[in-house]
Amino acid sequence: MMRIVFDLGGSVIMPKEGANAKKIKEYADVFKKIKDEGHEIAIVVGGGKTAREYISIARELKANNSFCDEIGIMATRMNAMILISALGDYSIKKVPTSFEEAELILSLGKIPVMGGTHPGHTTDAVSASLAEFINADLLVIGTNVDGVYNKDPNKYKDAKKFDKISAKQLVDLALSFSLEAGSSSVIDLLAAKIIERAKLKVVVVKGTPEELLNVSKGIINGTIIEG
Ligand code: U5P
Repeated sequence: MMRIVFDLGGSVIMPKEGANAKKIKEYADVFKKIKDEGHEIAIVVGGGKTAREYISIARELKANNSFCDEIGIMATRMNAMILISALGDYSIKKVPTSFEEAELILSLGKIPVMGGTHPGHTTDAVSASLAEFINADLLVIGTNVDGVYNKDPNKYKDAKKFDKISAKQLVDLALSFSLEAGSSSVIDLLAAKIIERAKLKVVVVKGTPEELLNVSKGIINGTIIEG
């Protein structure tokens, strides 16, 4: 039995094509299955397309980064509510806004599904903090690529994937990305720092339902981050 935190990137749950009930149900079914196998799980979801769209409009209207972050947080919470809808009795109809609340839901035997918390970071940092807070055995980061690369594989053909990477290397990598509202990097700097200090066991995989299920069975087609 493991206590696992899943960090579902927004682009995974809310892709460019928009939300899709069938896809969300596939994710919910996988999470139910993992829970039925005896694992304790908590989920953090990102903002995806909704966050990016709303943030870009607000930014055009001269909103500052902090306010744009608040808009992003709202979008992550809406995505959490969609997943909660699909989880039914496996979760409760409340998006936790703090780690204490998430832990409480977990202790009721339910799956907490949360989004963002405060401006200045992304849901990657939320998932790392939650994993630290609840002493998770594993943090699973599901993104739109199949692991951690030395540069963005969607932009650079010669990007190289790491099978294993140290938390320190991850921090150095995260330093090279910007932290603007709505920006998408491999992982945000704060998340990398928390992974380092908490010595979390982390895997980064492509965030498909199949790969998430694979991880719960110990099959990892991605990058392992070691503390
Ligand atoms: N965001 C925050 N704080 C959080 C989570 C998210 O400010 O705790 C904002 C950021 O602007 C982020 C956006 O880029 O919401 C969407 O979240 P994410 O999908 O990038 O994690």
